[in-house]
Order: sequence, then structure tokens, then C-alpha cells
Amino acid sequence: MTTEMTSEALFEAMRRSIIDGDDERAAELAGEALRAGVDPLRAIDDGFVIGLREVGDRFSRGDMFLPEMMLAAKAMKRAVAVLEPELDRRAMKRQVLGRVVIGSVKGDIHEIGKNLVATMLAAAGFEVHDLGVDVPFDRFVEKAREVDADIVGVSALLTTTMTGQRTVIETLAAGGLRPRVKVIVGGAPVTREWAEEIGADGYGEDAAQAVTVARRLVGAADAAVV
Ligand code: B1M
Repeated sequence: MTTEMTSEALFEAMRRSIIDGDDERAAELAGEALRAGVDPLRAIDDGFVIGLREVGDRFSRGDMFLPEMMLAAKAMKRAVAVLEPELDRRAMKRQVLGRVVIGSVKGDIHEIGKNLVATMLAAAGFEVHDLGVDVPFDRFVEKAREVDADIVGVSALLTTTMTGQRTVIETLAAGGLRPRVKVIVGGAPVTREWAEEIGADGYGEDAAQAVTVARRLVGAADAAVV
């Protein structure tokens, strides 16, 4: 019975549910994790994300195809939707730390990681304006100006779209918003070296690190240097 699962068995079942593209099962396991007191971020990182990574690897090898990858993404989104309220509840929201405009760059419709970063930033006390996916470069600038953003976050999951992160930085500069508005970049193909090369102010390998970097950029006292 699932209620008697050990954490490892639960994480393994989570991975399996994503590989199988079984969204009902993924949502059920997410609920079970919460009832068992499992840290929701651990459930995401050690359970569901591992499954999604495996799906990506199988897709690269030609062992899985786009419809299956879409089912896996749907399952992931349902699991995260169950876990999100708890992620939010656990965070200590005291004051607004700063305003963040975030989106997946033009040409890129991957949203799961970006959504996680947005959720974690909001949970940490940032006012987050999520522009969604496939966001035109100048839309980041327009929104940053509109809300007087402190940070613009640009997510990219494709090697072909990560160059758009550089364009967003250039467009912000052309609009006179740099260096006041800081830029954080992230996404699977993005590296710290790439972030430095394009002149970004911060890089987040995952959502938790994105929060640490964002806190540092707005001068939040207890932020670790990343
Ligand atoms: Co896509 N896809 N996909 N895909 N997809 C990848 C990225 C790929 C690596 C798969 C593979 O081949 N192994 C590959 C890219 C290859 C490359 O360029 N190097 C790929 C491809 C090729 C494609 C298509 C071109 C396939 C096709 O049509 N032939 C197509 C492109 C669509 C487009 O964007 N124009 C495509 C489509 C899709 C789906 C629609 C089916 C679906 C997305 C559904 C959705 O988001 N609603 C999808 C999925 C699910 C994936 C994989 C399997 C999983 C991505 C994911 O959600 N990961 C992915 C394989 C992989 O990444 N290993 C793959 C889980 C998520 C929590 O992690 O997004 O990395 P991630 O986010 C992390 C960190 O990166 C970081 O924090 C997050 C949380 O920890 N982070 C940030 C992310 N953004 C950040 C921003 C920050 C800071 C940190 O600051 C602002």
C-alpha cells in the first residue's frame, strides 16, 4: 500500500509516474508526500524531476517521442500544483524584498522550471510578475519599466533560445534600465560561465539558488554569496 511506502520507494514511484506520463498517479503521490511530511522541494528535486530528466535523456536517445514528453510534462505540472501551496506556506513571507519580472525567453515554451523559480521567489517574499513563455525581448523591458522591477529573470531551456538571454540584457541596456535592473538567468543549458559571458548579474542552477541570488542582488541581509 502506498501509505506504507518508505521515502525512497515514494521517490521511486514519483519518478515512475513521470516516466509513465501518469498525471493522476503523480498528483496522488504528491498528496501522499505532503501527508507523510516530506519536504515538498525534496519531493520535486529527488522524485519528480529525476523522472523528467530521464524522460529528456530517453528523448535524446530516440527512445521516447514528443507526445510522451508532453504527457510527462503534464504529470509534472499536476504534481507541482499539489505541492505548490505547501511550498508557499512553508516560506517565511515577512516583507516584499523586491520586484521581479520573469519569463521564458522568446522561442521557448518550457515553463516548469521557470514556474518553480517564480513560485519560490514569491514564497521568499518577492513580488513576482510572470510573463509566461515565449516572451518577446522588449516585453521584459516594458514590464520592468511598468512595475519598476529590481530584477528581471530570464529562463531558457534550449541551446537555440539561450542566446535570447543576451538579447534581453542588451534590450534592457538600450532601454536605459541597466545596470539598475539586475538580471538573473537560468535553465538546463545555462551555466555560470554563460551568465558571466553575457553580463548577467546572477545565475541560478535551480530554484533554491535563484532565490539566494535574488536575495543577494536586492541586498537582503542573510543572503549567501553565490
Ligand atoms: Co523539451 N527539450 N523540447 N519539452 N524538454 C529539453 C529541454 C531537452 C534537453 C530534451 C532532450 O533532448 N534531452 C531538449 C533541448 C536540447 C537543447 O537545446 N540542448 C528539448 C527539446 C529539443 C525540445 C523541442 C525542440 C522538441 C521538439 O519539438 N522536437 C521542443 C521545443 C519547444 C520550444 O520551447 N520551442 C520541446 C518541447 C517540450 C515539451 C512542450 C514537450 C515539454 C515542456 C512542457 C512545459 O514546460 N509545459 C518539454 C520538456 C518537459 C522537456 C524536458 C524533458 C524537461 C524540462 C523540465 O521541465 N525540467 C527537457 C529535458 C531536460 O531538461 N533534461 C527538455 C524540469 C524543471 C524543473 O527543470 O526546466 O531545468 P528546468 O528548471 C530548473 C533549472 O534549470 C532552473 O531552476 C529550475 C528548477 O530547479 N531554472 C532557472 C530554470 N529556469 C530558471 C531561471 C532562473 C534561474 C534558474 O532565473 C531566472
